[in-house]
Amino acid sequence: MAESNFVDYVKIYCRSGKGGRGSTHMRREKYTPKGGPDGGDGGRGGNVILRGNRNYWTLLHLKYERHVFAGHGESGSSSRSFGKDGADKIIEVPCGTVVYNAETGEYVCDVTEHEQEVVLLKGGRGGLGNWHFRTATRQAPRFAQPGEPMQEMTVIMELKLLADVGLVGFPNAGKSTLLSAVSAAKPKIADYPFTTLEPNLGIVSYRDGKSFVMADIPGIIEGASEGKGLGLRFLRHIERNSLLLFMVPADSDDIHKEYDILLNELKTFNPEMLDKQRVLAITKSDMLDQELMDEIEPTLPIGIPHIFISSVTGYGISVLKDILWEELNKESNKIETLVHRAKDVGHLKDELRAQGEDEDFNYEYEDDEEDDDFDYEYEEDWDEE
Ligand SMILES: Nc1nc2c(ncn2[C@@H]2O[C@H](COP(=O)(O)OP(=O)(O)OP(=O)(O)O)[C@@H](O)[C@H]2O)c(=O)[nH]1
Ligand SMILES: [Mg+2]
Repeated sequence: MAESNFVDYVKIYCRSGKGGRGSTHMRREKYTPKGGPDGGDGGRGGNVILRGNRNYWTLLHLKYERHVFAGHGESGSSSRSFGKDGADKIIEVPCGTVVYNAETGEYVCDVTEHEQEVVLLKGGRGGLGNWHFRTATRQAPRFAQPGEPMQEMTVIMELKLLADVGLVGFPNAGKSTLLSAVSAAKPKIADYPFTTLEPNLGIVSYRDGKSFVMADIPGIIEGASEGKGLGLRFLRHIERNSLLLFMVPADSDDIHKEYDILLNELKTFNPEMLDKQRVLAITKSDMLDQELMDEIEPTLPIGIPHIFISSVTGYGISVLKDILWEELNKESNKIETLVHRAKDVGHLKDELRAQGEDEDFNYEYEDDEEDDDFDYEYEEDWDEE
């Protein structure tokens, strides 16, 4: 597939900062040769923080920043001076970003709200300086705490778009045409399959200034769960939708069968997809007359609301919006908290390769020797009482 700007999967290495070491300094001045311990505390290592930002729509900006480091805390020093805290590293991510541990496949966290901050890796605490360790019987402690170590993790970030209604259909079903008819989005439309290669979002305005978000994703075909077509790569973008609008064209040989195939592919991807409310739209109904509609009607799957529409003539579109709005606002369809399943480590390598990510990248860092500020020169002439 051609290089695309729609990046919804990246692997990056993150590391927090280590805590600065506490100082073991002894105060020693001209007229106070035995001024006592005055070593200050080390500074806190920087955190790696994720922050939701609604101005980002993809993870593209992270594609070029594969290594993320927060700053180390500085060591404490004499006169009970604190070391400086290491700088936090903030990674801006689009709302809907889910983070997994790239080694174990475990789900780590997700960011769904604008300006929501999640600490991905905590920086090490700074060590206490020797000043803290003085006691009546040990007035000259020659030790201090080292800072806590840093944390590191290679993560996979995945974007799951946040939309209310997801469009599900075979290629050419008319998904993009519907999105362009009901929103200001301008997806590419053509009479060949796989016109849409990456998801599009549109805001559908409803009555009285109310609106909802619709996601058009690339077409799904039978066997998508085994990687056919564009595979299931984009299905996660409708995982979070509370409502799925199935779209089958009026000229399909068997609407019911086509619907079953789609449903089955979703189920293979994630059985929880079947818990979502579904609506069926028979698209391109401008090709039908009333007689044909009456003929098709009894063959449609039962237990799911259906509607005949035409994005070209506008037939059924406003009723469709009513149905979608009504379903979206049913208490039972309120978006439940999505349970993020861990990734299967056995497939992780294949998945990374399929996503064009380097499955073997590992970051080797050199543990830069910290210049300790032990003040040994003072220790010789110091008598402990
Ligand atoms: N007659 C008629 N044709 C339609 C209608 N909606 C879409 N089409 C045509 O169907 C073809 C496919 O439409 P798209 O909207 O690109 O289909 P899609 O589902 O987005 O297809 P992919 O992106 O390939 O998955 C185009 O030639 C559209 O002009 C409709 O309501 N009536
Ligand atoms: Mg399309």
